[in-house]
Amino acid sequence: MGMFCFQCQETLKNIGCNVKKGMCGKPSDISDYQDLLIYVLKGLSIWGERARSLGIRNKQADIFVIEGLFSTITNANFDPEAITEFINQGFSYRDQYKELFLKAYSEKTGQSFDEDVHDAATFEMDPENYLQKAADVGILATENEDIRSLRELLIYGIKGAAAYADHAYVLNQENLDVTDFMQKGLAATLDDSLTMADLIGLVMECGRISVDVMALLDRANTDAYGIPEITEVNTGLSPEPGILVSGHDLLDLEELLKQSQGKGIKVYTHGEMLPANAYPELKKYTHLAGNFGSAWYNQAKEFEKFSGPIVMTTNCLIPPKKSYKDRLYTTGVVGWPNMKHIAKNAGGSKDFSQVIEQALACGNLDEQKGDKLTIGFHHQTVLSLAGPIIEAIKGGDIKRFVVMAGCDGRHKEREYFTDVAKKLPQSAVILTAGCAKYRYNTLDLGDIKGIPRILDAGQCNDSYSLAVIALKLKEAFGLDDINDLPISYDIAWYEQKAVCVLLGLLYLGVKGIRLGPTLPAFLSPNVINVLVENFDIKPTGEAQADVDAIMAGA
Ligand code: SF4
Ligand code: SF3
Repeated sequence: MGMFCFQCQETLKNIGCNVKKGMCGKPSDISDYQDLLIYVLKGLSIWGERARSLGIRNKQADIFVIEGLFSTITNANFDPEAITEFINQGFSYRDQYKELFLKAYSEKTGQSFDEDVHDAATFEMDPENYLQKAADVGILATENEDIRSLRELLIYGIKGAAAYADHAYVLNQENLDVTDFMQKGLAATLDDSLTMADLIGLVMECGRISVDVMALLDRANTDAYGIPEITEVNTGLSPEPGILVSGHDLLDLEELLKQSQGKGIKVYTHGEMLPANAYPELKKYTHLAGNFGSAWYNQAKEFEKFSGPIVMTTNCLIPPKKSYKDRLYTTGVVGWPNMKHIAKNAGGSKDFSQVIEQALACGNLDEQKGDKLTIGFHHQTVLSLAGPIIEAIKGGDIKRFVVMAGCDGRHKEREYFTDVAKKLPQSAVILTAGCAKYRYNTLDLGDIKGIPRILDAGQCNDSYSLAVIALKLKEAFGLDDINDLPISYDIAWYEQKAVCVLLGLLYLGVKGIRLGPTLPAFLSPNVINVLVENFDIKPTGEAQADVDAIMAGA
């Protein structure tokens, strides 16, 4: 059996990538290695769960699970050496957890442990057999399509949560509930006694964890870098040497800013790094000069036009072109075969000196005129405008908020989101977060009595800000149900972080979400029915018809 992957929105024919290479460029062997890594993480989680039930934890193993999950997210790591190294380490941490548990068990009970455990928790293997084993433990190993669907929905929600937990962890914030749920959920996907109802319960629990992890990351970001401020970001290039930073990791950007200051270099953000320009503790670096480019899938043409070095701190990386490959650096869980990778040094920090040297060697960038993007609508910033917003709602100037958060992607159908933004009447305000915004954030939609018609809360994880704004409005209007607010949800999804955000919204009780441009291939018809019946989820339709329905509150 070859690869099978259906974790993202661009999966082949909206069924599954099952040929030699996924639509994202992920080769079959990487897909298989990632399946095996997930299997090893499930085995590790079985022992982790048992050990913690006896009050023991292996912190390094717990962090490893988070990083391992993050490395399998779409468009993060394409390097077979990196993924096999993750598998090797996974065996080692799995066995550490096993030993810890066995020792504690015999100390506690006076007996040795002799229950049967799942193959994932015990199998041993030489690396040359990894691919063979992967073929037996991938997604299709679960035959019942509804159970498979719920297991994968749970795993993808957990993967998204892992990405956010990792960002929070590097900024010294953790939530053990979140850490422990990841392993509980992973181990549960091997338990054949669990019914659909049990798995739906776990998926909803994942929604709670999603909200918690986004709250954790919100705290981590604002503690480290302050409350985002409404900021106008320049999208042009100055004629000095420059470095472009993409992905979601604010700490990487901060380290690079510190190391490059005073060297005659400008630093620009790209893609999901745009929101960094609004944080006081990052914008204080005057050489943080703006944002260049748009969403991840445009990187081939945008990186080609940027003549300095580029750092990918997280997904989304696409297969690099020769024209800029020697200027591209990966760091964190991102990987591409034989690409320059900046790892943490023994002290836990990263040395970006080779990037800085290359920026100076590349020389001045070609000057480019740009526009201005207005960003920084974090929930605390928006709530400082609560008075005028509430007045505008009461006076009928704002009739509806439309949450258009999520991801952007290659599919032409995503023009739908541009069309919706254009067709929404002057009395509608768009709340956005994530790279989905690049479909409409350059449109001049004007303002409503000084309140911009696009409020950009930040990265995909900052969708949390949009939920907080909704909850605060509910409070201000004395409503019992979040669904009584004049807010509609028109969400664009692409990868697993969007799954995490979606589960978070469902956990908060949001109903009637439109999801597009396609419904996830990993949702079986029965699972879709459950989501429709309980949450009134619907696929995006034709733009004008959806706008009419949204404005009518449907
Ligand atoms: Fe296909 Fe998406 Fe998986 Fe890539 S991540 S192999 S495009 S389903
Ligand atoms: Fe974008 Fe990859 Fe999801 Fe963080 S950068 S939202 S797709």
